Amino acid sequence: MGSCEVVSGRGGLPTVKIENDAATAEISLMGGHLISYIPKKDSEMIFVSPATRYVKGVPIRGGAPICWPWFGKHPDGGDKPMHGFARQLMWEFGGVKSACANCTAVTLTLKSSDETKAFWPYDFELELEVVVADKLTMTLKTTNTDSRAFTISQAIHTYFLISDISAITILGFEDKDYFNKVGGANDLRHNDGMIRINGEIDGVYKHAPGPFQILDPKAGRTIHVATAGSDSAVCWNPWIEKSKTLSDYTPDAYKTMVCVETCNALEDARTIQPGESHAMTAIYSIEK
Ligand code: TA6
Repeated sequence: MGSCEVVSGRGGLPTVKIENDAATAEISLMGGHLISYIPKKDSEMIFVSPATRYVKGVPIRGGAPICWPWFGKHPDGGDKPMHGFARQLMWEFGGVKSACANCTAVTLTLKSSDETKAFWPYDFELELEVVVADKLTMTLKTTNTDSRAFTISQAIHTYFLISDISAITILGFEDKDYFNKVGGANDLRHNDGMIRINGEIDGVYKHAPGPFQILDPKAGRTIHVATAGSDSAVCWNPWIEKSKTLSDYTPDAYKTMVCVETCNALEDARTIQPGESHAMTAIYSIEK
């Protein structure tokens, strides 16, 4: 039947540790932040910076950051946290939703409070469902419990562990327009073919629901990304110079990570009416 327990994990943070016949996973309650997924038939799929500190209030560098209720800088500018506040607050463990020998489904929740209203004035319930099996399925569900409609932008900002950034190929972004953020360009460009990375890449791709593939021949595997409830995606690697500006990162980290992020970003932001919900899902699997 496997196991699921909340333990004192990395940095002493409360962490949901899951093991079953198909895989193991770790999810920190700080930020509702998945930090490990290891399928029994393969090896770690998730990158976490060796320099990340695992302290309350500081977003973990790596894993699958939950960027919510805004992606990127706060729409109004100011000093509100980059990528929203969900990834720096403590979430509640919602329990085991279902479990069998090779599959465990858990939920974590973040509800509006005085703490959240210091950042964002609305009442909400945010639920992350994580299904750990031979695939990893992450569903982020926003429920508007306010009397006013609100608009969110969001991302499951997953850092994938790869063998060598110069040796991978990323599919699924062909023939897409994208908002290019490299060097602050913030211009609209078009991507024609498959993505090979030989410098900083930071694009928000439009009408990009996936599926995506990260082909990693040196690791002898392909990571598949499928989505639901999303029509935009980010491909990001900071390369050498941007790496120097990142917190809790190391100079060589860019060589073994790439982010393929499932988003509702830019024009794909979602307005949720009172009493309504919106769910965004990312499904990860490894093909040998
Ligand atoms: O999704 C890519 C991105 O927006 C980059 O521009 C970079 O800022 C990255 O997210 C990491 O952001 P963070 O706030 O975690 O340092």
